[in-house]
Amino acid sequence: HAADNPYERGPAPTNASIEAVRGPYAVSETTVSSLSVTGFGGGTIYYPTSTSDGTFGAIAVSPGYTGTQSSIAWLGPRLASQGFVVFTIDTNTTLDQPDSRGRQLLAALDYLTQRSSVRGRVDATRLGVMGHSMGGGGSLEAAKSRPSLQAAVPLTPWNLDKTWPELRTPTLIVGADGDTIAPVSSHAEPFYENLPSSLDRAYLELNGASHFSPNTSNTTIAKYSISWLKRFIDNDTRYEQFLCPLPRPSLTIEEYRGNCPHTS
Ligand code: 9J3
Ligand code: ZN
Repeated sequence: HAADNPYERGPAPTNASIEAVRGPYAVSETTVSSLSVTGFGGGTIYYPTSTSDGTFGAIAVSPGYTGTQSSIAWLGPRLASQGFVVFTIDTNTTLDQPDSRGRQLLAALDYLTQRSSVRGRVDATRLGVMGHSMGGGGSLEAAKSRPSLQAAVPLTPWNLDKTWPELRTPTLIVGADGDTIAPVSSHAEPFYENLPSSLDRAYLELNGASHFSPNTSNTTIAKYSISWLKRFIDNDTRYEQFLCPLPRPSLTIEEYRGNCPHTS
Protein backbone atom coordinates (compact mmCIF):
# COMPACT_ATOMS: atom_id res chain seq x y z
CA HIS A 1 0.00 0.00 0.00
CA ALA A 2 0.90 3.68 0.03
CA ALA A 3 3.28 3.23 2.94
CA ASP A 4 5.39 0.96 0.74
CA ASN A 5 5.24 3.19 -2.34
CA PRO A 6 4.95 6.97 -1.84
CA TYR A 7 3.99 7.41 -5.51
CA GLU A 8 0.90 5.22 -5.67
CA ARG A 9 -2.36 7.11 -6.09
CA GLY A 10 -5.97 5.97 -5.97
CA PRO A 11 -7.64 2.75 -4.89
CA ALA A 12 -6.53 -0.75 -5.84
CA PRO A 13 -7.30 -1.20 -9.56
CA THR A 14 -9.61 -3.77 -11.09
CA ASN A 15 -10.18 -4.70 -14.71
CA ALA A 16 -13.40 -2.67 -14.53
CA SER A 17 -11.65 0.38 -13.09
CA ILE A 18 -9.00 0.55 -15.84
CA GLU A 19 -11.66 -0.01 -18.54
CA ALA A 20 -13.97 2.66 -17.13
CA VAL A 21 -14.53 5.86 -19.07
CA ARG A 22 -13.56 7.77 -15.90
CA GLY A 23 -11.34 6.82 -12.97
CA PRO A 24 -11.69 7.76 -9.30
CA TYR A 25 -10.47 11.39 -9.50
CA ALA A 26 -12.68 14.32 -10.49
CA VAL A 27 -10.85 16.31 -13.19
CA SER A 28 -10.37 20.04 -13.75
CA GLU A 29 -8.80 21.62 -16.82
CA THR A 30 -7.00 24.80 -17.74
CA THR A 31 -6.21 26.20 -21.17
CA VAL A 32 -2.65 27.24 -22.03
CA SER A 33 -2.57 29.81 -24.84
CA SER A 34 0.05 29.46 -27.56
CA LEU A 35 0.76 33.16 -27.00
CA SER A 36 1.92 32.48 -23.43
CA VAL A 37 4.51 29.77 -24.18
CA THR A 38 7.54 29.08 -26.34
CA GLY A 39 8.75 25.79 -27.77
CA PHE A 40 5.32 24.30 -28.41
CA GLY A 41 1.85 25.45 -29.38
CA GLY A 42 -0.02 25.63 -26.09
CA GLY A 43 -2.64 23.11 -25.04
CA THR A 44 -4.93 21.97 -22.26
CA ILE A 45 -3.89 20.67 -18.85
CA TYR A 46 -6.21 18.11 -17.26
CA TYR A 47 -5.56 17.43 -13.58
CA PRO A 48 -7.14 15.85 -10.52
CA THR A 49 -9.17 18.54 -8.79
CA SER A 50 -8.29 17.33 -5.30
CA THR A 51 -5.16 18.64 -3.58
CA SER A 52 -5.43 16.13 -0.73
CA ASP A 53 -3.43 13.36 -2.44
CA GLY A 54 -0.17 15.29 -2.87
CA THR A 55 1.57 15.56 -6.23
CA PHE A 56 0.94 13.46 -9.33
CA GLY A 57 3.05 12.15 -12.16
CA ALA A 58 2.52 13.95 -15.46
CA ILE A 59 2.26 13.12 -19.15
CA ALA A 60 2.50 15.31 -22.25
CA VAL A 61 0.60 14.11 -25.33
CA SER A 62 1.27 15.22 -28.94
CA PRO A 63 -1.12 14.95 -31.88
CA GLY A 64 -0.03 13.64 -35.28
CA TYR A 65 0.69 15.27 -38.64
CA THR A 66 -1.99 17.88 -39.56
CA GLY A 67 -3.67 17.19 -36.20
CA THR A 68 -4.45 19.41 -33.24
CA GLN A 69 -4.96 18.70 -29.56
CA SER A 70 -8.61 17.88 -30.28
CA SER A 71 -7.45 14.66 -31.98
CA ILE A 72 -6.03 13.31 -28.72
CA ALA A 73 -8.25 15.22 -26.26
CA TRP A 74 -10.08 12.12 -25.02
CA LEU A 75 -6.88 10.99 -23.30
CA GLY A 76 -6.84 14.11 -21.10
CA PRO A 77 -9.75 13.38 -18.76
CA ARG A 78 -9.45 9.62 -19.26
CA LEU A 79 -5.89 9.50 -17.86
CA ALA A 80 -6.17 12.44 -15.43
CA SER A 81 -9.15 10.80 -13.71
CA GLN A 82 -6.85 7.91 -12.84
CA GLY A 83 -4.42 10.23 -11.07
CA PHE A 84 -2.11 11.98 -13.53
CA VAL A 85 -1.63 15.55 -14.72
CA VAL A 86 -2.09 15.33 -18.49
CA PHE A 87 -1.02 18.04 -20.95
CA THR A 88 -2.53 17.59 -24.42
CA ILE A 89 -0.60 19.96 -26.65
CA ASP A 90 -0.80 21.70 -29.97
CA THR A 91 2.41 21.81 -31.97
CA ASN A 92 3.96 24.99 -33.35
CA THR A 93 2.67 24.02 -36.79
CA THR A 94 0.54 21.03 -37.71
CA LEU A 95 3.22 19.98 -40.23
CA ASP A 96 6.04 19.58 -37.68
CA GLN A 97 8.05 16.37 -38.02
CA PRO A 98 8.68 13.78 -35.28
CA ASP A 99 12.00 15.22 -34.06
CA SER A 100 10.35 18.60 -33.60
CA ARG A 101 7.35 17.01 -31.87
CA GLY A 102 9.78 15.31 -29.48
CA ARG A 103 11.37 18.65 -28.55
CA GLN A 104 7.91 20.18 -28.16
CA LEU A 105 6.79 17.42 -25.79
CA LEU A 106 9.82 18.18 -23.61
CA ALA A 107 9.17 21.94 -23.76
CA ALA A 108 5.59 21.24 -22.68
CA LEU A 109 6.76 19.13 -19.72
CA ASP A 110 9.20 21.89 -18.73
CA TYR A 111 6.40 24.45 -18.90
CA LEU A 112 4.13 22.15 -16.89
CA THR A 113 6.61 21.58 -14.07
CA GLN A 114 8.22 25.04 -13.96
CA ARG A 115 5.69 27.66 -15.06
CA SER A 116 2.15 26.35 -15.24
CA SER A 117 -0.56 27.22 -12.73
CA VAL A 118 -0.64 23.56 -11.65
CA ARG A 119 3.13 23.14 -11.23
CA GLY A 120 2.65 22.60 -7.49
CA ARG A 121 0.53 19.53 -8.22
CA VAL A 122 3.17 17.85 -10.40
CA ASP A 123 6.06 15.64 -9.33
CA ALA A 124 8.76 16.81 -11.77
CA THR A 125 10.68 13.56 -11.30
CA ARG A 126 7.82 11.39 -12.61
CA LEU A 127 7.12 12.34 -16.21
CA GLY A 128 6.06 10.55 -19.36
CA VAL A 129 5.19 11.15 -23.01
CA MET A 130 2.56 9.93 -25.42
CA GLY A 131 1.58 10.85 -28.94
CA HIS A 132 -0.27 9.82 -32.06
CA SER A 133 1.50 9.01 -35.32
CA MET A 134 4.26 11.62 -35.82
CA GLY A 135 3.50 12.51 -32.19
CA GLY A 136 4.19 8.88 -31.31
CA GLY A 137 7.39 9.10 -33.32
CA GLY A 138 8.04 12.28 -31.34
CA SER A 139 7.51 10.41 -28.08
CA LEU A 140 10.36 8.09 -29.05
CA GLU A 141 12.51 11.14 -29.91
CA ALA A 142 11.69 12.74 -26.53
CA ALA A 143 12.63 9.60 -24.62
CA LYS A 144 15.84 9.30 -26.64
CA SER A 145 16.91 12.80 -25.66
CA ARG A 146 15.68 12.70 -22.05
CA PRO A 147 16.33 9.28 -20.51
CA SER A 148 14.96 10.44 -17.14
CA LEU A 149 11.44 10.09 -18.58
CA GLN A 150 9.69 7.28 -16.74
CA ALA A 151 7.34 6.03 -19.48
CA ALA A 152 6.55 6.45 -23.18
CA VAL A 153 3.43 5.30 -25.03
CA PRO A 154 3.60 5.94 -28.80
CA LEU A 155 0.21 5.36 -30.49
CA THR A 156 0.25 4.14 -34.12
CA PRO A 157 3.66 5.83 -34.28
CA TRP A 158 5.33 7.08 -37.46
CA ASN A 159 9.04 7.79 -37.83
CA LEU A 160 11.73 7.43 -40.51
CA ASP A 161 14.18 6.36 -37.77
CA LYS A 162 13.49 2.69 -37.10
CA THR A 163 16.17 2.06 -34.46
CA TRP A 164 15.94 3.09 -30.80
CA PRO A 165 18.88 1.48 -28.95
CA GLU A 166 19.40 4.74 -27.03
CA LEU A 167 16.14 4.48 -25.07
CA ARG A 168 16.21 3.88 -21.33
CA THR A 169 12.53 4.72 -20.80
CA PRO A 170 10.02 1.86 -20.41
CA THR A 171 8.03 2.00 -23.65
CA LEU A 172 4.66 0.58 -24.70
CA ILE A 173 4.19 0.80 -28.47
CA VAL A 174 0.62 0.57 -29.76
CA GLY A 175 0.09 -0.41 -33.39
CA ALA A 176 -3.08 -1.00 -35.41
CA ASP A 177 -3.48 -4.07 -37.62
CA GLY A 178 -5.22 -2.09 -40.38
CA ASP A 179 -2.91 0.94 -40.38
CA THR A 180 -2.07 1.88 -43.99
CA ILE A 181 -0.46 5.24 -43.11
CA ALA A 182 2.06 3.93 -40.58
CA PRO A 183 1.93 0.19 -41.33
CA VAL A 184 3.05 -1.81 -38.30
CA SER A 185 5.48 -3.77 -40.49
CA SER A 186 7.52 -0.62 -41.20
CA HIS A 187 6.82 1.47 -38.08
CA ALA A 188 5.46 0.08 -34.78
CA GLU A 189 6.95 -3.41 -35.09
CA PRO A 190 10.52 -2.38 -36.01
CA PHE A 191 10.39 0.37 -33.36
CA TYR A 192 9.57 -2.25 -30.74
CA GLU A 193 12.06 -4.80 -32.01
CA ASN A 194 14.82 -2.16 -32.13
CA LEU A 195 14.42 -1.04 -28.55
CA PRO A 196 17.05 -2.53 -26.22
CA SER A 197 16.09 -6.08 -25.30
CA SER A 198 17.09 -5.22 -21.73
CA LEU A 199 14.44 -2.48 -21.57
CA ASP A 200 10.96 -2.91 -20.14
CA ARG A 201 9.08 -2.74 -23.42
CA ALA A 202 5.83 -3.95 -24.95
CA TYR A 203 4.08 -4.04 -28.29
CA LEU A 204 0.28 -3.99 -28.37
CA GLU A 205 -1.27 -4.49 -31.81
CA LEU A 206 -4.93 -3.49 -31.89
CA ASN A 207 -7.30 -5.81 -33.78
CA GLY A 208 -9.70 -4.38 -36.35
CA ALA A 209 -8.11 -0.97 -35.95
CA SER A 210 -6.81 1.84 -38.17
CA HIS A 211 -4.21 4.60 -38.04
CA PHE A 212 -6.87 6.82 -36.53
CA SER A 213 -8.11 4.49 -33.79
CA PRO A 214 -6.14 6.53 -31.18
CA ASN A 215 -8.17 9.64 -32.14
CA THR A 216 -11.38 8.54 -30.43
CA SER A 217 -12.11 7.00 -27.05
CA ASN A 218 -10.67 3.47 -27.09
CA THR A 219 -10.88 1.18 -24.08
CA THR A 220 -8.03 -1.12 -25.10
CA ILE A 221 -5.66 1.81 -25.61
CA ALA A 222 -6.81 3.33 -22.32
CA LYS A 223 -6.51 0.24 -20.14
CA TYR A 224 -3.00 -0.68 -21.25
CA SER A 225 -1.79 2.94 -21.31
CA ILE A 226 -3.11 3.46 -17.77
CA SER A 227 -1.47 0.23 -16.62
CA TRP A 228 1.88 1.12 -18.24
CA LEU A 229 1.87 4.70 -16.94
CA LYS A 230 0.90 3.62 -13.42
CA ARG A 231 3.44 0.80 -13.40
CA PHE A 232 6.37 2.93 -14.56
CA ILE A 233 5.60 6.56 -13.65
CA ASP A 234 4.14 5.73 -10.22
CA ASN A 235 6.13 2.48 -9.73
CA ASP A 236 2.72 1.05 -8.90
CA THR A 237 3.06 -2.72 -9.00
CA ARG A 238 -0.68 -3.09 -8.36
CA TYR A 239 -1.00 -2.65 -12.14
CA GLU A 240 1.50 -5.37 -13.02
CA GLN A 241 -1.39 -7.88 -13.03
CA PHE A 242 -2.77 -6.27 -16.23
CA LEU A 243 0.61 -6.40 -18.03
CA CYS A 244 2.05 -9.76 -16.93
CA PRO A 245 1.52 -12.46 -17.95
CA LEU A 246 1.30 -10.87 -21.39
CA PRO A 247 -2.27 -10.14 -22.52
CA ARG A 248 -3.56 -12.78 -24.93
CA PRO A 249 -5.07 -12.14 -28.35
CA SER A 250 -8.76 -11.21 -28.15
CA LEU A 251 -11.48 -9.36 -30.03
CA THR A 252 -9.49 -6.12 -29.61
CA ILE A 253 -5.90 -7.43 -29.34
CA GLU A 254 -4.32 -8.79 -32.51
CA GLU A 255 -1.00 -9.46 -30.81
CA TYR A 256 0.95 -8.51 -27.68
CA ARG A 257 4.71 -8.77 -27.23
CA GLY A 258 6.82 -7.82 -24.24
CA ASN A 259 9.07 -8.90 -21.42
CA CYS A 260 7.75 -10.34 -18.18
CA PRO A 261 8.33 -9.88 -15.37
CA HIS A 262 9.33 -6.24 -15.66
CA THR A 263 12.78 -5.36 -14.42
CA SER A 264 12.54 -1.66 -13.46
O1 9J3 B 1 1.26 11.86 -37.99
C1 9J3 B 1 0.90 11.09 -38.88
O2 9J3 B 1 -0.29 10.79 -39.13
C2 9J3 B 1 2.04 10.58 -39.72
C3 9J3 B 1 1.61 9.84 -40.91
C4 9J3 B 1 1.83 10.63 -42.16
O3 9J3 B 1 1.00 11.39 -42.57
O4 9J3 B 1 3.03 10.44 -42.77
C5 9J3 B 1 3.14 10.89 -44.11
C6 9J3 B 1 4.31 11.76 -44.25
ZN1 ZN C 1 17.71 5.43 -34.30
